[in-house]
Amino acid sequence: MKVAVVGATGLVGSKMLQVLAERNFPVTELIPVASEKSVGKEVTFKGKSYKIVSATTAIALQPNVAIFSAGGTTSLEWAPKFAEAGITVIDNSSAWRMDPTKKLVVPEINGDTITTADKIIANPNCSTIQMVLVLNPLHKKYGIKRVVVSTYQSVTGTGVKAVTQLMNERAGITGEKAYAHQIDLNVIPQIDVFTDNGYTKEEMKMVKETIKIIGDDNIKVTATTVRIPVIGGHSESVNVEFNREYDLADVRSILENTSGVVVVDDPAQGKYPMPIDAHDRDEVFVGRIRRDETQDKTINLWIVSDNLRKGAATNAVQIAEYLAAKNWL
Ligand code: 11C
Repeated sequence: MKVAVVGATGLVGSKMLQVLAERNFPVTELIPVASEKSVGKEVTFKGKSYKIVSATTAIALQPNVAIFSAGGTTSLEWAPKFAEAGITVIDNSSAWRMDPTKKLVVPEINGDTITTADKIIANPNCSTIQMVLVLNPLHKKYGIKRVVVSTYQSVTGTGVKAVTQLMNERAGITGEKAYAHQIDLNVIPQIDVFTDNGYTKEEMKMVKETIKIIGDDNIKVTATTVRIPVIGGHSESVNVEFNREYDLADVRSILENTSGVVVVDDPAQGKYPMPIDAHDRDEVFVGRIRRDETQDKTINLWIVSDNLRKGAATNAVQIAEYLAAKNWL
């Protein structure tokens, strides 16, 4: 299968190549695409070098699927051009997620909503994916009324420049900055720009995408998203109020039996999910599972996952695998 990766030189793009190789996606020809300044440079995939091409060249090469991770502006301009040429697009940007004509997919939850008519399929935001993978099976059993989430997000969510800023600050080197504030030895309670309601775009993504993926607009979500000086993955403190009374042991059992979720919850032994352990893993880890003693039908969870993997590259490749299994590529 011919596979184009648009944005192949970025942090997520490089992770896409790694995940495609690791999962043995049947790639017969890789078409790496990046901005004009990278055209002609090479990327390595499964030990072989591939020259980076422009988006126009990639369309002419007629890949079966194009996985985009080059930002919203590129996706808005180029995804429709690929789709018009008959190429299925899996888009990791926020450009198409809330478009009512586009599916927003976490395969374990709503992969079965995809049809052959879907030529641009949206991959959700990283902080949303790891939360909904845990919430969805609990919603099915107990019905979720309200979610209060606070995030502790890795600098890798911003990209290479942010990782460099963190490492430079740690080494005492002055350099280019991704954030307006110091990130080392600090936390920044702002991810993406603020919207008119006082929340950031990242916070509103968690609100709106959760409803769209789980498919129930009765679920209320309020979020505070925070950047921390960590590279392994995103962490989330999630308080969930159910419609029905729940059983703590049953919640644990449901999560233990959810594909893609791993329960790490043995506080007496100091065992709980941490980004340093989630790094370069595909699973979503959940722990600190406990009753909220201040309110009925309410539980606290701690959810951690590598934002570049299940939060981005792995989820996108899983969508491609779903389409390939259906013979739709
Ligand atoms: C972050 N969640 O951690 C963002 C990155 O909509 O795909 C991903 C942004 C997106 O900064």
